[in-house]
Amino acid sequence: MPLTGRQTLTQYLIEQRRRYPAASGNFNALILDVAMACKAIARAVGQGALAGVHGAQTGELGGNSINVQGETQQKLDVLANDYFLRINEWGGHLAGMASEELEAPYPIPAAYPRGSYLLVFDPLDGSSNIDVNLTVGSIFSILRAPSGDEELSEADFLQAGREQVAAGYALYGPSTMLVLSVGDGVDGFTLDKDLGEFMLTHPRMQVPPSTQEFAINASNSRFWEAPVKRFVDECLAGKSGPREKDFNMRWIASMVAEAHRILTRGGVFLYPRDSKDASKPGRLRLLYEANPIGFLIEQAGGRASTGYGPVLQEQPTQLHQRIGLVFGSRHEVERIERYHAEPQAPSEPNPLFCERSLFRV
Ligand code: AFP
Repeated sequence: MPLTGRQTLTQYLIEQRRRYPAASGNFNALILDVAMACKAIARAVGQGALAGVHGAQTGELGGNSINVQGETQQKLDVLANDYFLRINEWGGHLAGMASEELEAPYPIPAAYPRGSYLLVFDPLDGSSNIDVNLTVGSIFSILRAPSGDEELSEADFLQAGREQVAAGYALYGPSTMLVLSVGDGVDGFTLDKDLGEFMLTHPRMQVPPSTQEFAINASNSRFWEAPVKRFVDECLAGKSGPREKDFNMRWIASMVAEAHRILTRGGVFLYPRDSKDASKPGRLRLLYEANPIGFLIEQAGGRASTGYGPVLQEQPTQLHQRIGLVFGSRHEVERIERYHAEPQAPSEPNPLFCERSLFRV
């Protein structure tokens, strides 16, 4: 047993690697670099206004800086993205990176050796929580890079979620945590700030199969599809409705924090496909939000879906592609998929155009 009474992330990775005697150690070194980036971000988040990292980033022309998603970038979005790039580019483990904050993939600079993995990340998820001092996080996904010397292209990143080698997130809340899956369950580590080490505190995390808690941004309800409306209405009807039990609701506006709650005590999260903006079939991004969280949830025995089928089976077509996402306790996600699969009742006829109406056609 280690001296501290708990395993460090490094010790954990060494033990994992012993299962693959031929492994080079590059993968472990990559995870430790990602963990280092998360520690640097945790420090900046923890210092808050003292570090001068609150507020919107100023763009080159003086106004607010806007990212590829058309969203205002916060100073901390830019700093976190920079930490990810700088700390992960030099080690020789990566062939390239892609980030929510960058329009195109980031190839490894020629000064550094090229490795065999790709790193895809959302450096700071839940940006609207920064200035109000609420929980935010980082999400990452690790894929295999194509072998060969050809120049890296966007197509190399367009791999279905089931191809992920590892995925995880860091949570910057009352304590800093790193939650990780290398394809063999999900383990959670808490940062010991004095030692500067992530310590294994939440081994073998499991999503309970049933729940009475759901998370959805109800202000979008007029844009939801019928199966989602039905699911939420039934939850709201509580004991006297068809579900015959009361439900509780939570909304943190940081998916990584919702995922952590669900990995800890169960629940179901929905950011479904909706009709709010015809150019966006959902709010969340497939490659660096839905896929890594989906991988973790499935590794912990939960389910992650588009509402229509497993999200990890989706073949991406664009780096910044958006998608509807539902994940969490298996029984609820399966129920939502069932509602999507059932034939929809025809919508109510518009009374203005009925028999005996003013505008009969
Ligand atoms: P950012 O990627 O801009 O930080 O947004 C966070 C997020 O994509 C996700 O983490 C939340 O679930 C969702 O947005 C919250 O969005 P709204 O509450 O604004 O609908």
